[in-house]
Amino acid sequence: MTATGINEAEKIDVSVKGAALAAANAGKFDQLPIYDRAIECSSRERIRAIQLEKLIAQVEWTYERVEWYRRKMDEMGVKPSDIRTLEDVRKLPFTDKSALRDTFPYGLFAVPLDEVVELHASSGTTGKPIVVGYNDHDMDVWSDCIARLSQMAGVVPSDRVQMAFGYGMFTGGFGLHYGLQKLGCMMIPAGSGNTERQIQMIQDYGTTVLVATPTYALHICEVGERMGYDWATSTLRVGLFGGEPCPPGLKQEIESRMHIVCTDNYGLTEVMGPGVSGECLANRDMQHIAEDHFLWEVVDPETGVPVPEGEMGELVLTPLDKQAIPVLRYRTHDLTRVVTDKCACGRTHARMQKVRSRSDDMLIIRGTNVFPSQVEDVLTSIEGVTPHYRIIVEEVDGLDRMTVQTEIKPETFSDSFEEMDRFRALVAEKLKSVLLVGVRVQLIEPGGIERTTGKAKHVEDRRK
Ligand code: DLL
Repeated sequence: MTATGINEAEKIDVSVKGAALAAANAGKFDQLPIYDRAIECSSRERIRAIQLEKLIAQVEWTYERVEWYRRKMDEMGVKPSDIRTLEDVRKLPFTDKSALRDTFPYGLFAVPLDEVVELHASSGTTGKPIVVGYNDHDMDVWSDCIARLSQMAGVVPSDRVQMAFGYGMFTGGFGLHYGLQKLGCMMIPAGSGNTERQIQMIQDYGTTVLVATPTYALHICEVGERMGYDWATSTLRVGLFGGEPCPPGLKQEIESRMHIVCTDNYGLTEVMGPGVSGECLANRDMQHIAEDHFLWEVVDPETGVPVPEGEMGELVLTPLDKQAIPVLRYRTHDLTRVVTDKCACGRTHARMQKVRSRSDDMLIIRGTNVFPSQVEDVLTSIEGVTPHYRIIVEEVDGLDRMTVQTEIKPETFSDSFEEMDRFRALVAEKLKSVLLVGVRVQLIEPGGIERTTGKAKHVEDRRK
């Protein structure tokens, strides 16, 4: 905790609930608490100087200690001493998931295993998991990044934080736990699942902050409503969500039904876990990247060539002081754009637009490119459907067929077949006008789409 942190934290008006929290503090964003003002508000020149110093050291660390990178760099004819400017990062090899899979479990580790104090993994859908390790230094950096982004989202040391991520190999649970505790919050380690008990705990312990995926938060909201719990009078005021995209429609839905401010933070196992970036209350569609710990690039996903600043592309991240398992130029596959102008909250660290799509989640349906986020946008623009949906892609008689299952709200449901069919045709028409390809629509009764306590899986591609 910096000298400025705790005292300034009291300045935020925490009595205000819900999305009004951001609005109530609107005129005074630059007075809101900032965990590490010296770093988070430093000049762009200073940020770049810190990055360069760390990049040089990180490349040396990696080259000397990880055989896989040494071989790659030798093949490319690049030595650590060739890294003299930030732009020189482009001389380095990219890393992708396969590097971590191929070296499972410890092949990319740069420290002896007895220095490693924690292990995490992301399950992935096929093959071996991705395993990452942290030494004491990495744990410190991690919790610092989390403390920062929590405070950015309006969390203060006096908050009571209910953790509804699983405390397993997934980085979400423990990662956020340590950082929030570092900030001074009271942690309530509920873990994921057992939804009715989550609501009971919110009531019993006076929880003020909920940590979850947005999809699980919505489920908690629904179950609470069914139990007759009045979210408007609940102590809960901030949602610290992440781990999956939180489209604007979902965010608004959660904010209005749960009466909280719904914030979104981003990260991935391979470069740290949560903690890479987080939303501040001044700009609700962007997230500040912890730039003193991550060097970002945005590249064309096809060619790997950097795009001009501010343009959409694939985010590539180089963690700058990761000791146990360093990675250079990690291809996240997440699509975003990054801007570097100063934010109204006073922070100078670059901001990335919230991730809605990945370069590898694009579906090709009869030759047309379709992103699940497009389907999501159409569905959330239609009154009468819930945010729960699924996309099923199959091959029928040699042709791709895409089916969108969308769950309707109870008030939309009708016994009249004609009325339901008219509504179904309307949804299909709207989808076709945006996707430019015909899709089958199935209306699912309220509650009919399976709920998850973690990340939602919206797409099932059954094609070979
Ligand atoms: O999901 C880390 C995390 C946990 C971040 C909890 C925030 C909160 P992985 O399981 O490795 O790590 O999944 C990483 O999830 O590449 C994105 O595609 C997606 N993702 C994570 N956070 C967001 C977000 C964690 N806020 C992958 N918005 C990433 C959109 C997100 N996508």
